[in-house]
Amino acid sequence: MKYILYILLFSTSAFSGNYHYAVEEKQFQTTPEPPLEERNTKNLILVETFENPDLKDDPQAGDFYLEHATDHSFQLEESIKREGTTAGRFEINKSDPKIWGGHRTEMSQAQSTACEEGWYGFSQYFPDSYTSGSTGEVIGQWHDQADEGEHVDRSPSNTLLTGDGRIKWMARWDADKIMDSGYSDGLEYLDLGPIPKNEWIDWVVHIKYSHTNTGILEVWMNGEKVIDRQNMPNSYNDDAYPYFKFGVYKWNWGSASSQKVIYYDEVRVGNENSSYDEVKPGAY
Ligand SMILES: [Ca+2]
Ligand SMILES: [Ca+2]
Ligand SMILES: [Ca+2]
Repeated sequence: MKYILYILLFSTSAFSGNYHYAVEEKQFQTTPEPPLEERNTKNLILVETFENPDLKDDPQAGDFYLEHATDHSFQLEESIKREGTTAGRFEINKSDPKIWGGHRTEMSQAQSTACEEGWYGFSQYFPDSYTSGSTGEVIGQWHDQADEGEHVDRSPSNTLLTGDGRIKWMARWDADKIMDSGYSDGLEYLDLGPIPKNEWIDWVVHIKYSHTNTGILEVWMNGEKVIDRQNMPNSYNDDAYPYFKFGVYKWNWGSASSQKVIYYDEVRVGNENSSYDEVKPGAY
């Protein structure tokens, strides 16, 4: 972008002495810096950096659709952010009205944009107050799209969970075209360690969906590859592919807490031609 700006300023400087001064000042301020490498964005489907101030009054102003119950469910946050000036603050309370049988504030990818293969980057922050007991929470899900005549209440095939103070990945798969509700051929929990508090966690997820042995599931946590499932089934036998949701969803509170707050920033969804570098959180 800086190159483009320079070219514009130089071209206008030929017509005005005032612009000439602006060019010299701009050059002086940025001369020591080499031109920045730009993030490739051509394979991105959805981006949410929470920098659009319109989100404050209209949480639907961005690329994702917010499922939420009240005004406190989603807010722009200025003091805790991964990049730029603002992040998204997601909150649920035990006293909130329920949505689809549970407490949730989740931003969702449009189902029509789901692809057979996708790259997902997002940054997530748990404050000190986030306590996770035995009942657990969904903090990221790749939600399947049921076929006609199939139950819609199946567990997501790929889910990021908190529970008992830890982060876990839950993978499910099934070969049946019409699945029995709640029963999958395969179920695997992958423990990703204790929930880091008061720090941003940068996630990159790559999924090539398959209910056969052609699936790929790769997950990086803060640049370290923590899941690598190649040529294994990782989803259900459906005509349409799963769509990504992030936020927090809780179906049963237990006694560990009555409120959950999580922050998100730097959310990007790319198609099958995308890459780690294209979706990874943080400045370029
Ligand atoms: Ca931001
Ligand atoms: Ca089955
Ligand atoms: Ca199906």
